[in-house]
Amino acid sequence: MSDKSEKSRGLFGFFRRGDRAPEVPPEVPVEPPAEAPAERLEQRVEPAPVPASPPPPVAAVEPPAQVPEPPAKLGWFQRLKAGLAKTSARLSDDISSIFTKRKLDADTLQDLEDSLIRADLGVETAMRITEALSKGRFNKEIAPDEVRAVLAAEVERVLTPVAHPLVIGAQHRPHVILVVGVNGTGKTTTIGKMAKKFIAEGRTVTIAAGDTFRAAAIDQLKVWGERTGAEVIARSVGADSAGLAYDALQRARENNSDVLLIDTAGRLQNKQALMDELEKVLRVLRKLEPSAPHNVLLVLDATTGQNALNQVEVFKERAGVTGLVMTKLDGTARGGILVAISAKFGIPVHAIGVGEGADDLQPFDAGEFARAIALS
Ligand SMILES: Nc1nc2c(ncn2[C@@H]2O[C@H](COP(=O)(O)OP(=O)(O)OP(=O)(O)O)[C@@H](O)[C@H]2O)c(=O)[nH]1
Ligand SMILES: [Mg+2]
Repeated sequence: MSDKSEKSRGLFGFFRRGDRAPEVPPEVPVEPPAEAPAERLEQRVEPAPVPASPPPPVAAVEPPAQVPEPPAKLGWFQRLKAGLAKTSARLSDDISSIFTKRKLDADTLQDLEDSLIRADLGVETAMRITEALSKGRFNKEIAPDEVRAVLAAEVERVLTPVAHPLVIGAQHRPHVILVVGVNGTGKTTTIGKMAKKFIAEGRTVTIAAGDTFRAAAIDQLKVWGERTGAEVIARSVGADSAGLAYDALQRARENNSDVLLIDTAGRLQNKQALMDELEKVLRVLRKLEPSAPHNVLLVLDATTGQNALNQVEVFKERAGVTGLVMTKLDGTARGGILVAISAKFGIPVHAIGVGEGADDLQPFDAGEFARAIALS
């Protein structure tokens, strides 16, 4: 069972410069959990007017809530396994109760398929697993552990083609990464975590605080900027986010950044006006740099389950999503959704998050994920 340390992984699997890594700053406190999306959306339709006076002094900014640290720093695989424990325990219990002292026949296969579908793995993958299992074993007794091993192998087979590190090529400077997704999925936190990792690898980073709907979102990124040393380009609440993205790209060129990370406001995929606004950000960026953005990252919250499939579909269509990051795999029973998404869309999965701390975002590894979900 692998348990790779954080340092041995580099950022998303490239440009490892652990020897040059600066002191790790303390974990960044982040804002309290998101409110109900619908309510927040209402607030955003009518953003507060832009204040005519200069922004309030830093001291007036309400400090974000403290985030509790996990009790002990476990290795990455242990944290992934602990995070996926609810998903894997349910599957494992089902497998034990279906297959203990029972033959592998049409009934037990149907029960297994139902369990896999309940675990959000998707119908296609569930069928694939039961097919693989029945080969050569039909009407024979099978040990639950053998079922788990087949499950792990099939899940890995689905995930391997999508497990791609996020590669920052040398040909684009800055390399522009636009981060999109519905409300509260973890976009801003993911940007902070990525900024920290890029900087630890020796890159220069600029962050565009493109969620101009809420002061808290801007402050949240300023905190990450202070902790990581990334320059944060922000405007007042209510400013045009496409204009901000344009300015930030110009600034990232001036300050010679390797990477520009652009945050965006959370938007429900079925709200036309908000999706139009995202297209405007893309158009405006391309006026300045036709090849930008070089990555459009869709951040998905694992706890949303099946709705994530629709999010991928719409954001892929409207924003040209090039890769996925799945957060909140800690503590969810719905971790199997990543398998369903991968089987359906085949979009690269760059990284996964299992907590709020900077080290809780790691490159996605198909084998690790499959073992964490299937073997307990
Ligand atoms: N448990 C857990 N919480 C996370 C993870 N990633 C982010 N969060 C938390 O999720 C909440 C929302 O995160 P944000 O980064 O503000 O999400 P966002 O997508 O920027 O939200 P909006 O800008 O409001 O759309 C915060 O409380 C984060 O600390 C994760 O991997 N695990
Ligand atoms: Mg945000």
